[in-house]
Formats: sequence, C-alpha cells, structure tokens
Amino acid sequence: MKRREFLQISGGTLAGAAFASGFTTKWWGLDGDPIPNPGTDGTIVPSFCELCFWKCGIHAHVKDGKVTKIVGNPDHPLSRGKLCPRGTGGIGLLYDPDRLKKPLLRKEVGGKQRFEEVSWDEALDFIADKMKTIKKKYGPESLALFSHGFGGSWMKKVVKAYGSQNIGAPSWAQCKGPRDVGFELTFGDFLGSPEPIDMRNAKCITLIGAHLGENMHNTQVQDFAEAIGNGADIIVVDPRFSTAAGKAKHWLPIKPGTDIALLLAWMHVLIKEGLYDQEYIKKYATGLDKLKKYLEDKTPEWAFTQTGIEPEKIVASARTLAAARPRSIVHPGRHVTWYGNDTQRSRAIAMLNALLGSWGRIGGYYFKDKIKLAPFPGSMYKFPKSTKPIADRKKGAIYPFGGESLAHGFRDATFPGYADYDIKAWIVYGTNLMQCLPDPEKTKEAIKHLDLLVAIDVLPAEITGYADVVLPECTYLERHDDLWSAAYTEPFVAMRQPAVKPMYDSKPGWWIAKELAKRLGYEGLFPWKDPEEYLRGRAEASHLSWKELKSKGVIAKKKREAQTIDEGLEPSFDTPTGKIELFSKQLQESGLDPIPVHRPPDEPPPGYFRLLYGRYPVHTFGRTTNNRFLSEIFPENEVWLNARMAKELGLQSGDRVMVENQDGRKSGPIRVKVTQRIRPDCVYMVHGFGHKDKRLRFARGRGASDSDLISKSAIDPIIGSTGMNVNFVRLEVAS
Ligand SMILES: Nc1nc2c(c(=O)[nH]1)N[C@H]1C(S)=C(S)[C@@H](COP(=O)(O)OP(=O)(O)OC[C@H]3O[C@@H](n4cnc5c(=O)[nH]c(N)nc54)[C@H](O)[C@@H]3O)O[C@H]1N2
Ligand SMILES: Nc1nc2c(c(=O)[nH]1)N[C@H]1C(S)=C(S)[C@@H](COP(=O)(O)OP(=O)(O)OC[C@H]3O[C@@H](n4cnc5c(=O)[nH]c(N)nc54)[C@H](O)[C@@H]3O)O[C@H]1N2
Ligand code: SF4
Ligand SMILES: [Mo]
Repeated sequence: MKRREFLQISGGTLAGAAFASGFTTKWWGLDGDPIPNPGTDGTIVPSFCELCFWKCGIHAHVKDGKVTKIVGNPDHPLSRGKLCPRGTGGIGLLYDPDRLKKPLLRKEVGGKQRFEEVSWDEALDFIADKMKTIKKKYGPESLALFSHGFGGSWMKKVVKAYGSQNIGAPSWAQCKGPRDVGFELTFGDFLGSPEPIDMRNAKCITLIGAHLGENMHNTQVQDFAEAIGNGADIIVVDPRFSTAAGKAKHWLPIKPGTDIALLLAWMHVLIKEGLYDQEYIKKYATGLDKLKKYLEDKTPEWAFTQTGIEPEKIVASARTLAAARPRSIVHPGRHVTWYGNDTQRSRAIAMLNALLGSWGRIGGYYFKDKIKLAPFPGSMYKFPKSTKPIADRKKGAIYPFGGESLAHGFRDATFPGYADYDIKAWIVYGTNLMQCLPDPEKTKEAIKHLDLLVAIDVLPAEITGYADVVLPECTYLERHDDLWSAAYTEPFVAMRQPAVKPMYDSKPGWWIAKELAKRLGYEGLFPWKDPEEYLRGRAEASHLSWKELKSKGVIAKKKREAQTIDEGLEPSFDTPTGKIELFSKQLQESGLDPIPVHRPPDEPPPGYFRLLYGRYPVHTFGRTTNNRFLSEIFPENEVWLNARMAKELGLQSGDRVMVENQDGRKSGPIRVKVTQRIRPDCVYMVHGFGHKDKRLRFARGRGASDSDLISKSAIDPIIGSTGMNVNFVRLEVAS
C-alpha cells in the first residue's frame, strides 16, 4: 500500500448509524451502544480535567454506573470548586456516540483501502513489527512522536526507549514557545503553565491580544474577575472588541501585527516621563542606557503612524499602566505565534514589565514553587543515547534559543532530504495535526512518505483518517494517568483516576504503552502491575500521603512565606549578566536584534482581509465541537466582519459565505457576523470548526476552518515557531 487515502468510514462500524438531532441531556446509549456497569452509586471521584490543557481538579459524580455531573474540586488550587463550562461538559465527551470504539487497521481489499476493526493484539503486534523493521532499516530516530495532553507521558517513555528523541507538541511552536523564550531572554526564567501571575492583587492588567473570558483558563478567569471586582484598571490591545475589552478602561484597537511599535512607545513614555521603577531597574537590570537611546524616536506620534492608535491614547494608557506599578501586569499571552516576530514581541512585553517593576512582585509576576516528585522506586530504566541531532529543522537551520522541539519541523522532516535524516514513522497522541499545524495540505503530502502512522485518540479526529492504525484511548474520566506536580502559588500534586470503567473496547494510555513496550522487549520500562501500584509508589517515595491523594485527588502545599521581592525573597536572574536584560548581548551575538525592532507587517491585497482567529468560551479547539452538550450553546462559528466593509460587500449578518485565502484555499460555508466590534482590515473566526471527517457526525461541515486557510506561516528567527496571522482572505457568497 503506498498512498494513504483519507478514510472516513470505518468498515461497517457506522453502517446505518443515523444521527438523531435535538439532544437535550439524556442521550447516552445512542445507537444502542452498551453502557457498562462501572462505579458505585452516589460516589464522588476526585480527578482532573482534560477538556483543555489547564487541568483543573474535578469531582465526578457517579450514579447508576454513569457520570451524571462534573463539578470543581474545592481542594484543588486551580478550580477552587469551580469549573469553566467546558469542564462541566466533559460528560458530553464521555458519552459522545461518535467516540472511537475499537482499534482500526487500514487494510487493502480488492484494491480498495478501508479500516477494519481488529483486536488490540492484532493492532499492537502490527505496530511492534513495523517499528522493529523501521528501526532496522532507518534507525530509531526515524520515528517521531507528536504528543499533546497529559496522557502522552506513557508513550513518550516507549519512544525514548526505542531510541528516538524526536518528540514534539503543537503547544510550543504553534502556541507559547516565543513567549517563554522572550521572557527567559529577559529575566532568565520561563513562564510555563499555569503562568506565575498574581492577577488577584493587581491594580492594572494589560492584555495584548490575550482574550481572557473567551480564553477560559479557569483560574485566570476567576482571578481576572476578582481583580475587576476590586477595581483594577484593564487595558486591552486587540483589533477586535473582545469580551475583556468590554471591561476595559482603555481599548486600543490596534492594527494587526504592530504591537511592538505600541510597546516601544509605551516604554518611551515611561522613560520620558520618569514613570518607570527607577530603583528596581537600577538594582536588578542592565542595558537601560542603550534602551533609552533606542527609544528616543519611538514616540507616541511615530507609533500612531504604525498602529493607528492616537498618541493621546498611548500616553493616557501608559500613565494608567504606570500609576498601578508595581501591581501592574502586562499579561504575557499564551497563544503568541502570530507574525514571526513573536519572540521579540514577547521580549518587549517582558521589558515593559521590567520597567513597571512587576517581575517578582505582589500583584505582578511571582516566583514559582514546586513539589519535587520522586521516581517510582526501583525504576532504573537506561534509555539509549541517540547520536543524531533532533530532526525538527531544515539542514543547517539554526534557531539559537530554540527550547522545545518544533512539531511542524517533524512534519517537514518527513519530506526526503529536508533535515539531517528522514522521518519515516509517526505516532500521534492526542493532537489533531490536520487542524493545529499550518498548511494542512503539506501535512497530507508529508504523510505519503511515511512507512507507519499510528493515531491514538478518543474521537475520529481528521488525523485518524490518515493513519495505518487507530488506537481508541478511553477518556480522562475512565483512566489513571501519571501524577502531576504543578508550579504554582500553592504548589500541588494532582492525581487522575477513573470515575467509570472504559467504555467499548477503549483502553487507557498507560495500558497501550505498557503492552507496546512488552512487544518491543522493553520489559523494565513499566516495572509495576497496575497504575495504582505505580502512583502509590511514587507518592510515598515523595513523602505524600497516598490516602489523602486518592481521596482528595490533590495535595496542595501552603503558599510559601515569601514568593516575591516585596515579601523578602531575593531574586536571581539566570541570564548571562545575572540581571534583567533590557539589552540582550546574547541576541546581538547571534546576529539578532538586541532590542525589539518594529517592522511593518504586509498589507492585505485589495479586497482581502487579514484572517484572525481565537477561542470561544464553551469550546476547546476542535476537540469539543462534536460535544453535543457544549454545542447546544455554540454549534458553529461565524466570521466577524466590520459593518462598513459588510455594507461595501453587500453582506448581512447570517449570510453564508465561502472564505478563500491568498493561495486559493477555501473553507465554509460560514455565516457572517456583521459588527462594529472589529477593525475593517481583518476578519475573525473561532478556531476548531469546519471538521471534515464524516465520523464526527455532529461537527462535520459546521462552520469554517481557520486551519484550512492558513497555508502560509512566518518563521520566527529566534526559535523557529510558526506565526500564523499572516494569511489574507476574501469572502464570497456561498452558492
Ligand atoms: N475557551 C477556550 N479557552 C482556551 C482554549 C480553548 O481552546 N478554548 N485554548 C487554550 C490555549 S491552549 C491557549 S494557548 C490560549 C490562547 O488564548 P490567548 O493567549 O488569549 O490567545 P490569543 O491568540 O492571544 O487570542 C486571540 C486574540 O488576539 C487578538 N489578536 C489577533 N491579532 C492580534 C494582533 O496583531 N495584536 C493584538 N494585540 N491582538 C491580536 C484576536 O482578536 C483575539 O482576540 O487559550 C486557552 N484557553
Ligand atoms: N489554525 C490554528 N492552529 C492552531 C491554533 C489555532 O487557534 N488555529 N491553536 C494552536 C494552539 S494554541 C495549540 S495549544 C494547538 C492545539 O492543537 P491540538 O494538540 O491539536 O489540540 P486539540 O485540537 O485539542 O486536539 C487534540 C486531539 O486530542 C484528542 N483528545 C482529546 N482528549 C484525548 C485523550 O484523553 N486522549 C487522546 N489520546 N486524545 C485525546 C482530540 O480528539 C483531538 O483530536 O494548536 C495550535 N494550532
Ligand atoms: S479550564 Fe475548563 S476545560 Fe480547562 S481544565 Fe479547567 S475546567 Fe477543564
Ligand atoms: Mo495553546
């Protein structure tokens, strides 16, 4: 079998399955799927959520062998008894009638490819045999693992034992990589997740794009609401009037791609008016003189010509920022891969925070604390050392401050001759590569060069349609995972445990990894019989009470006495100078800008708009758009279009249009939302819609996919991440 056809129908599994619409809340058992009989009535199982990557603590209520309700775990620092709507809607994933139910193997019968349901033994034997052959032929490094989500930790071990370090997630080069590196270059420390920001005590919060309230990271939304309740000033910089902008003292509708100009002008005002934290900068920072000189001509008047924000507004908002310092947080954002200058923009945000003196301060950024977890006693597995470099970049390409691996880079290295050696096999755990990597057409091309593609998912996401083997994992409500130790104000260790037994023939990730390891001969990799033995072993070796962990789902330590400079903690900065670097010599020495430079973005061609995208409160990417519970609230996305432009185009709210990008890529039809709440030079849509796989019977064909319209991306020269806000689209009435 050479070329993989996109397989949507799994041989017979869905034959005749009719989709019944009009769900309310009682719809499990659709298609006559048997509901097993797990759990005991009236129990509450503490665990943590996986509807997004924030991982709040939950209480799953079990009755009649079913999960009936999911609420926030009051003992868990990230939920504090509350969940976001998606977390509550986890039941809609557990009882999604379209879940993957049995392992599927691609077979060719009579010249036609199809998926056949097979046993776990057949699927895993097939994968293990293939992996052995590939290793012999090309070496172990030719295998790449794409893994997103907490459950991927088990498969990572198998891939490392196999001899490959080629492991990556889209949550770096398509998400937060530039921000972590931008802050690290400035303060010598990265941010990670959850971000160490003390919003509750902030007096001013500035959001650069970061659209809290639509971006529903639970704890941050709670903290943001609390700060607003306490009268904090909010500044929102966004080409779109976001939910957060509705709470803002200043909404700055910036021209997309020009934030560095605004950030420089803000710093100009702080320095010119002497509003920055002079004592703090003197004590902890270097490079102020060079920065001062550089900023001389970065006036609000200059920034106006770049950003479209009036000089008076720039000055007024700068004064608001400064009046609250050091309790003034310029939020680092999270999904920051926008224009290819993203590490520099993030660095400018870090530098602005430095001038406000907010790093290491109450109401600013605090210094994280973490509980150290011990390994499982006796686990001494010796992982083989690879002699080859990680194959995530073009031969000779250097991203000097790279950080984690580039997920799109493994895709590109699948094209023969691109990287130092070729990738020949993919294992894809919990990431829908067709929706998260830029240029899905390129991803499809890359797949043609593979000898093996294994997809491990809970749903028939698009990527599974291209796999040779599809392994149905059970959901987070039906399994154990490893312990999670989080760096936070109150550092904690959390535990995931099943509320109910796995439905259908789905299996937990730990079981899949352990069984595969056995077939590959890695006997010592998982030296325990079941996950409770493993988790208990780790907990006790870490001096944590197993009983407490199991019964509460979490053990949280008290906030340490001092986590900020204000409370007496002496800061240290792990930069080459040991100080906060306002001027970066290490960037300069790598031929990069030592202070961020604003370079104007390309303009949309006539008749085109810049395509922007973001989140909606009840959905996480494309992983919830098939969830009937959550989709009752928001079943399809719309394309936001400025009212004046709509008039020019003769479009009205509700009109259905096709969206076409500069390269002729199309998506839709999608409904138009005519609004004053967006600039005329861009359009906006919520990511995660426009699914194509027929097996996603609810989500398929609803709305449009931003991913399909992102054929172009701008590579960040510092870390190699992919800026994706660089595509232009036009709208055409759908026929
Ligand atoms: N409900 C929900 N919440 C989520 C997620 C989810 O899927 N659903 N995903 C989570 C994840 S993994 C992440 S990384 C975060 C992402 O959430 P954020 O980090 O908040 O993501 P952004 O890309 O900043 O958000 C997009 C916003 O940036 C604006 N924007 C676009 N271009 C520009 C520009 O040039 N300048 C400025 N200033 N603004 C611009 C858009 O109009 C939009 O309001 O959300 C997290 N929270
Ligand atoms: N065009 C475009 N691209 C983007 C973004 C965007 O907004 N627009 N956002 C970027 C960002 S911020 C991020 S973080 C990435 C996220 O990109 P992805 O990692 O692709 O995240 P999801 O879309 O949540 O896809 C996760 C997949 O995991 C599956 N899944 C859910 N739960 C489980 C589980 O328990 N086990 C297993 N095995 N699978 C599970 C889901 O069915 C889904 O197929 O995408 C990035 N790429
Ligand atoms: S923010 Fe919402 S979806 Fe994400 S982990 Fe928390 S409850 Fe779950
Ligand atoms: Mo993300």
